[in-house]
Amino acid sequence: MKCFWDERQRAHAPVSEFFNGALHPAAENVGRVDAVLNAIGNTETPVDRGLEPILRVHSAEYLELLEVAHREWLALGRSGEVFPYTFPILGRRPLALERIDARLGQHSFDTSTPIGPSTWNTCYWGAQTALSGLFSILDGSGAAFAFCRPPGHHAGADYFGGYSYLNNAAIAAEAARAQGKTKVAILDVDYHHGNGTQDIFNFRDDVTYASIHADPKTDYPFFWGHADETGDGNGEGANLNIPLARGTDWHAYAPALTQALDWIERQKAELLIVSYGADTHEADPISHFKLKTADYAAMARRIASLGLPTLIVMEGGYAIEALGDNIASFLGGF
Ligand code: SP5
Ligand code: ZN
Repeated sequence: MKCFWDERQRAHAPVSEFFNGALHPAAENVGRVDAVLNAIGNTETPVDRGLEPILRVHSAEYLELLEVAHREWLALGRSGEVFPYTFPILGRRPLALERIDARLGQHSFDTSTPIGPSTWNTCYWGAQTALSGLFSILDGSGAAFAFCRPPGHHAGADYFGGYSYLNNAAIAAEAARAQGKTKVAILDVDYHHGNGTQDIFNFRDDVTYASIHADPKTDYPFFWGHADETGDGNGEGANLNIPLARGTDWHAYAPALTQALDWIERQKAELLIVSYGADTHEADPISHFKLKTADYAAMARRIASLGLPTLIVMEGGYAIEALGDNIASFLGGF
């Protein structure tokens, strides 16, 4: 399978994240990179398609914040990584706020997603990696793997969170639409619900979203991912959430996958984008499913049986010792 990766995606190197009242070492760390690269072998470097395809998903104001936040932070005499600390619970409205902390709060939803000096550049090349994977699918390769880092599925049109800043799967989906594909399906099998992807396409039926994830009653991102979120307006019925309990193993996961794939088949999509997270693995340090390495091959074979051109985009997966094997197992199933 063709795999895409850009070395400039190593530069984003978050040190810590804040949860449960304490700073912890960042789960989404650079150590993930070699684990994945060792498993996938040869990679192609993406072409630079510029900002235009990114601006189809994200607002200009938001991209500017990602680009300047760390510089402004240092200019205020602060050190280390940029963290937001206050969020607009009343709902966001387009206030022209000045202080960096206020602007960060307007465009983020957690304290686990620090911005460092290289975050913007890394994310930019992550998006280009997803786009090059997509174009290889459009050119006729049946399946391609975009090793995007950091992940993307928690990022909305104008907010970051969940280690995600640019929504790589959404950027690829919009590019597919711009290239004339009328219907695109996204299947999200990361442990966490992809709230950003759901939000971006919530009111639309041309990009449909199905996700299997840990029940948000107990697991991040809590406020999205419930089964009654089925899309709104034109998007009513174009969103499928299948929350599963902590402790889910392949025996309990497989029927949910069947349900999601049957649903996708009924959408009559021309192209599939898979948001793949290996954080459903039993060894994952921040997650609570019980999938085994061999289960990913079975998962992939079922997804491949849809017979759709498929772009696989990397999301989470933090059990570094198992990460390479898990990805090899998944990609080997296609
Ligand atoms: C892309 C992705 O997988 N993002 C996940 C972000 C999850 N952040 C949640 C942080 C809280 C984790 N709680 C861990 C408890 C460990 N005992
Ligand atoms: Zn995840």
